[in-house]
Order: sequence, then structure tokens, then C-alpha cells
Amino acid sequence: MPAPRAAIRLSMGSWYYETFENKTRYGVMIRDVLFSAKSDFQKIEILDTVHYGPVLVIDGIFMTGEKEEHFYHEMLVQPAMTTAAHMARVLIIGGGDGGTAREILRHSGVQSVVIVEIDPVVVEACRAHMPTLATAWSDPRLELIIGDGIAYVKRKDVGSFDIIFLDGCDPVGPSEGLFNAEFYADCKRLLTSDGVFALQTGSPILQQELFVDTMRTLKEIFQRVAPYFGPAPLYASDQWSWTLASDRHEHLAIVDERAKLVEKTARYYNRDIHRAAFAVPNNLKKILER
Ligand code: SPD
Repeated sequence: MPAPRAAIRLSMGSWYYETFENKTRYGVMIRDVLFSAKSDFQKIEILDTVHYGPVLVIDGIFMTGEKEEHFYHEMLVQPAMTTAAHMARVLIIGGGDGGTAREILRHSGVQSVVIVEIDPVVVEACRAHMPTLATAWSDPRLELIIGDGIAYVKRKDVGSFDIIFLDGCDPVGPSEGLFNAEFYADCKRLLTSDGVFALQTGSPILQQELFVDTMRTLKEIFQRVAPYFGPAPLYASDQWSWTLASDRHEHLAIVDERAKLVEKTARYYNRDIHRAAFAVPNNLKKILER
């Protein structure tokens, strides 16, 4: 559980700190508070910060910032999109800020994207205050369902999607049930036989136990589990991980035409980054081989 946060009055010139699992602290200088509300699920704030511009904070944890979100969203999405056998039907669980949908909808091969977000306040606040993430909402291929992703994956038909993205928070509060075998097995059931599941798998430094447990759980369900790594400046320890899980997908078989299209506008992703990101550091290799 994250440490309880003392109530602080935020204003121009205040420092705002994320205390991460009572282990580390990272702070940003604030210019303004653009939005602050308590929804049925969580506390949602959008802070205008000096370095990162508008930053979405949920229950005191940094989620995404306009001037750094490309690292996370490009890396969650593009390794799967540039290598998947098929991409017509895509599902996003979470992702109410819109960044993941924006990255997916760069690809003309996508026919439909369903986004299942539990909290409408996240969607409304980000649409109003983080416009660079909100460009996908007017795309007719995108359908927003406000609801519980865990319940959604239980009731959908087998083989409904080519790719599923899990774009959740840390495994506390409403996101807790998104980090377990039952949920992963439901996602696998929804995928076509050559489909791919892409998810954020936390900090390999500060959440090493969570990372290793997630790899082991995914391996019980999927034949192929390929973690990869990259920067996420607002997240604890900066180094972040994502994972592609599947039965048949080739995570390094990049389709050049798709990658070239992404490279025209991407701020971080390119084919060299893609290949390098799947290199597993020695300390993790040893733990994962045990
Ligand atoms: N420690 C924060 C992890 C949050 C990961 N998801 C962010 C959602 C961005 N779309």
C-alpha cells in the first residue's frame, strides 16, 4: 500500500512529490492546478508543471505528463503494432487519458478500437486539460465503454481481438485485479490464436518482485513472454518495463512499412530502439532463469 499522503495546498511555485511505495520520492515544480476532483474510484489531479507541462496524477501517483508521455505510450503500443500478425480489432483496458488509443490509431490497418475505462472523470479531465493526448477521441474507429475491464474481459467472446493493451495504474485500488492469472487468462481467451497481449509491467528496479511475479504468472498462461525496457521519466526509478505475451507472436519480426510510418512522427520509438529494448539486463536474466 502507498504511504498515506498528508493534505497539502498546491499553488504556483509548490513542489509536488510522489512518494512511491514508501521507498523513494520524486518531485515536480508546479505552475498551476488545472483540475482536482475525487471520483467514485480515486483522486484525480492535473497539475501544470514547469518541466513536463500538464501532468495527470491519480491517488498521488504520476500517470502521464504531456512532455514525457511519448516514452510510455509509444513503447507500450508500437512494439506490438509493428509486429502483430493482425491488427484489425484492438482492445484497450484502462488508458482513459487517450495516449494509448492515439498511438494505436496511427495505423490504417486498425478497423476498431474498444477502450474500457472504469473512471469517466479521467477521460473528461484529460480531454479538457491534456489536448495532445486527446487526438484519438474524434476517430470513428474508437469506441469508449465506461465500465470495469475485469468484468468486460469475462463476458466477451473467444477470439474477439487481435491485440489487447493493458494500460492500468500500479497494482493498488481499482487496478489491483488487473495483475493476476485470472485476468491474464481472460485476456488470452479473447485473443485470436496468433494475437498478442501488451501490458505495462512496472519498474524492474523498484518493483522487481512484482515484475518477476508477473513474468512467472504470464508464463503459466502464454507460451511466449517477452519483457522489454525503456525510460519513463515521471515514474519511480525512470526505468520502466512492458511485456508482450502470446502463443505465437514474433516480437522482433518488425514489419518495416508499419515502423517507417510510425518513425515519421514518433518522438522515441524507432526500429533500433525496438530491437534494443528487448535486451534483458543480467540481474533480471538470472532471476528469471531460476
Ligand atoms: N507508476 C505509474 C504507472 C502508471 C502506468 N500507467 C499510466 C497510464 C498512462 N496512459
